[in-house]
Amino acid sequence: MTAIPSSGSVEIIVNKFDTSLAQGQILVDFTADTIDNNEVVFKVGDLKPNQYYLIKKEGVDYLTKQADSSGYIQFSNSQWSTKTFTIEETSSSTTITPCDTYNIDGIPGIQFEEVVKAISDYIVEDAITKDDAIEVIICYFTK
Ligand SMILES: [Ca+2]
Repeated sequence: MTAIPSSGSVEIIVNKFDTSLAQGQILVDFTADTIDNNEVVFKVGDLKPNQYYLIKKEGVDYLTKQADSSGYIQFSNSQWSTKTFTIEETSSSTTITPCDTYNIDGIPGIQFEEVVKAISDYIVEDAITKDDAIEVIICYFTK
């Protein structure tokens, strides 16, 4: 597992890392902290290729990600105080979409600033996939 901050350092405490456990069990559990607004990109491996994983932040559903063909998922966070993340297998990819993740201003739907953030995360930070960025753009124009 790697955690790369856009600046400065990030403090990580791994509480659990056992990706061989069955669906429904927490495979990865770690606590991270850095300065607020510092975007940290997490990359977690040793997962099942193409399997969907549910990432929770502070016990709340945060993202669903499909592992790539090498068994890696990647996600980012930029709103900090100390946060605990957990990762578990899930059978569904539909729980949380990038449009939910990027709806961060409290106003329903995707606004322009949220599109800019998604595009920046894709092009500048390489934190999300092109498909995720496109999905946010589509939400901006259709919802
Ligand atoms: Ca919004």
